[in-house]
Amino acid sequence: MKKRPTDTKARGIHELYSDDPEMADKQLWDREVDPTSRRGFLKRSSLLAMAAAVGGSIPFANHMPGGLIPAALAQSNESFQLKGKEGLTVLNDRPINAETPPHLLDDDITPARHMFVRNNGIPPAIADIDADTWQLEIGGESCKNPQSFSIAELKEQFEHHTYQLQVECGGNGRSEFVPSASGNQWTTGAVACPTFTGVRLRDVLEACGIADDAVYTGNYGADAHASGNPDKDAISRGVPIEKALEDESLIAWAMNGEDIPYLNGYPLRVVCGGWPGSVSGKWLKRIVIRNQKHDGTKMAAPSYSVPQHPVAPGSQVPLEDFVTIQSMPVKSLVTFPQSGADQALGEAMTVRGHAWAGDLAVKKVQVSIDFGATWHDAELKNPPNRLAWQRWTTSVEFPEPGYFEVWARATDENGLSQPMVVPGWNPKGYLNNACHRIAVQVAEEVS
Ligand SMILES: Nc1nc2c(c(=O)[nH]1)N[C@H]1C(S)=C(S)[C@@H](COP(=O)(O)O)O[C@H]1N2
Ligand SMILES: [Mo]
Repeated sequence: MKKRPTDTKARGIHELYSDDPEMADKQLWDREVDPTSRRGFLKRSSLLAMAAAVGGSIPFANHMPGGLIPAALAQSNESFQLKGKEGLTVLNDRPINAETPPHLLDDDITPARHMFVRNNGIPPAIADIDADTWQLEIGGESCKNPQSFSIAELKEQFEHHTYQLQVECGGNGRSEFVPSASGNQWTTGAVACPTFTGVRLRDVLEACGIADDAVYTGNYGADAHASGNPDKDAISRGVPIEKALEDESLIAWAMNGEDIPYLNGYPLRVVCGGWPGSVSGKWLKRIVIRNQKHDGTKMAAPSYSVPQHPVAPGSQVPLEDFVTIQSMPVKSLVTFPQSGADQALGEAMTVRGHAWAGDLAVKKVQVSIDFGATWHDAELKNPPNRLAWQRWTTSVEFPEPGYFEVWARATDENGLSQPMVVPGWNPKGYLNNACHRIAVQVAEEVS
């Protein structure tokens, strides 16, 4: 067994999860805290907990098959709970993928517990991660002086930078495509905007010598391919060298001033904001500087690629007609109130959310309460730094009682707006930036 980390922060991570690598499941799922979750019932449930959850004693409990989820709970929307990620909706548990309901993204800076999780493979066991001995290698055919750094060396040798960066999965919104696209059925919650602290990718790559023929980077992480095949990577993506050399491209060891959460890539990850999240490699072990477009796992079409010309929904698209997604399109979310809100007639309702536009800034956010017939401008803040999302706020009043929807639409600095309906069908279901909307019930009086 590997040496236990000694610094307090790292110990925090190891305490949150089990130290016993054989209990991989226990490391991730929050059963102790919430034995009444559906996951809890599947795995182990105490009679008392079950009785409490269904709201009464269970006279025939001794006939209940082990692991049965009581029907009273089986149909509930309650999601399986991931440790440190309470409230997220788990879409898949092998590999783990979990998204954040819009109202839990209301904070200006996304708290760690509300950052979505998108795993392509099997993360390294927590017990095997030692931030003190973790090494990051820099190499590749266009690297002049390949080197290896411990996290302490990165911290000592390079200037530290903190940026708030939006990370959105390329497949966020996939669930709305018709015909449906295979893959995680993300609704709106595969996006987050925490702060990241680390060193500039540029500073580290330059220290290792970027050859004149360098065109791309590639990231390798410590996670394993879902098949368990040690010769395969779960994912290995990268960015054109120009994106890697931007001020905001980081090799980060902290998120919101703390260790990066285990599921978000502890102890080290790349963050390139504004691009599909897949370029922001987690559990980062190695970066290569390439003299050609990186050819790692999930770099080639159709992964993270869309047809270069619009195609009819359901079309077969030849691989050579795909292009790799770069900057993500303009988008916004309504994060307050939660959809389904009750509102008293005659009272103004505060509505707010965030807007972002890949590499660009957002210029305008508009809101409609009449299904898009009329729009008014929301107040829009500047981002705290480039590649952070922008807070928008407004106040709406409803003319009469009844069912209303609040729609929000953002426009980027080039004048491109979000579409009202799901845009550009593509085989893998990427880049759905359709407007988000919430339901509001307006009544004379709200109890
Ligand atoms: N090593 C590694 N890095 C990874 C992934 C992964 O599975 N393994 N998933 C990528 C994808 S597809 C996305 S959208 C982001 C999600 O980051 P998060 O899980 O921290 O939210 O991480 C990216 N980096
Ligand atoms: Mo992703």
